[in-house]
Amino acid sequence: MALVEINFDGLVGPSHNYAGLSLGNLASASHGGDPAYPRAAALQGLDKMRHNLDLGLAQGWFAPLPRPNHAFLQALAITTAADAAQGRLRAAAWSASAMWTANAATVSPAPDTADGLCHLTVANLVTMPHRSHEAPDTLRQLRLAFADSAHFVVHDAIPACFGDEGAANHMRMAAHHAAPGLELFVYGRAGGRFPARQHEQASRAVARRHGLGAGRVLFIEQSPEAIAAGAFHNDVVAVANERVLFTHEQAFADAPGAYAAIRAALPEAEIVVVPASAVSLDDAIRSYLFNAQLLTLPDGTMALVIPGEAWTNRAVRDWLDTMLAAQGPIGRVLPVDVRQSMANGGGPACLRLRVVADPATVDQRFMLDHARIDLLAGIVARHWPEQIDPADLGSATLTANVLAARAALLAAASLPELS
Ligand code: SUG
Repeated sequence: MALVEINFDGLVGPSHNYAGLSLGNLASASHGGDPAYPRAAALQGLDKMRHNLDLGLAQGWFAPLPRPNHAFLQALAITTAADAAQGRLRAAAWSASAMWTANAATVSPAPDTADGLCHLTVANLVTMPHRSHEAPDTLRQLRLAFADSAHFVVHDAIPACFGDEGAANHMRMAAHHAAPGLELFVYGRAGGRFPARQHEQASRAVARRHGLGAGRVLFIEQSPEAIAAGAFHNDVVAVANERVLFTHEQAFADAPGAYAAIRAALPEAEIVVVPASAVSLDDAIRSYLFNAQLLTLPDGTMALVIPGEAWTNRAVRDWLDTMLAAQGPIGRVLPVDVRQSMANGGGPACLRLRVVADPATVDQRFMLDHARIDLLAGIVARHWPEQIDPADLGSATLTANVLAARAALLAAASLPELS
């Protein structure tokens, strides 16, 4: 069995819009009210998937969830009356936020777990109302994609008393993907300027469920200053791949303690720290330098797939040029254009869920090759709305268009179970 890392990207849904719903996510707040371009957004995401495939990597995808979520609207008794408070709730039912599949689940690959199976726990996402209704439909999709019980266990969400945002606050380090790993769970402490979305008790419960041994797991507190500066998830300030951790100096509450614990548990760990003197926390968060895909290419080189916004930030670019010249563990930097997602606070890393598994054990409808990406792109080009303004949400025409678009996608992708 060949265990490899598969990146499952969320296809941006046809209801993609900017409603400014995520407190503590500075991009979401600053773009609230802007027109959004769902078709361009989804095509940008598909180009990123194609880019990874061209690098010789295994690539999967997840379908957008059903939106608007009528059950959610009904449960909150949202009527058609145009009142401002209801407008925010209506927008919550329309959110295409499931595109950020780093928040779909936490994944512990088979080499790390007591029973030798790959465990996934769907994230409850309870902190933000617009994301709190994703879990049931995400669970349905994960149970389909990873239905092979000889290889996978898909767990229901952690109880709502403890917020869990999935892999965005979880990093895995290992000598190589198929080797037993060290799983780093990063949680926030409540009481700051913005919500701490990942609760320590949720992380600990996920680790227990997944059967991670004591030497295979660390719980690390995110620095309150990072959350206050807009790092609403740890993956805005740190990313890991195999033996490398790439992190901002101010990512963790006790950075020296975290580095020492990582080195003690995984002696081959290499920690690349970007100092605040080179890239400030504000520049890191504005540019999303760390919301990158750190990938091992087939020739063994490590590549950092960054958003274009990081490449054009002066301080970040200078630091990256210095890093490349020094020939450290990260050998290539590859910018991609995911601007539509970025404007809602979702960079290249937010858009994907990493699963280390044998691709043959995954439901093949969720795996991609060029022909399948072209098929999805054709559906998007034909059916996704070109533009959505927040005032359009709730209109009968847009509702019909968005429902028809998803139906066309599920038919083309042969996924009737998700309709
Ligand atoms: O949860 N934005 C998402 C971005 C998620 C990014 N994911 C990771 N960091 N892994 C969020 O804040 C914006 C929606 C709006 O404002 O309309 C939003 O949900």
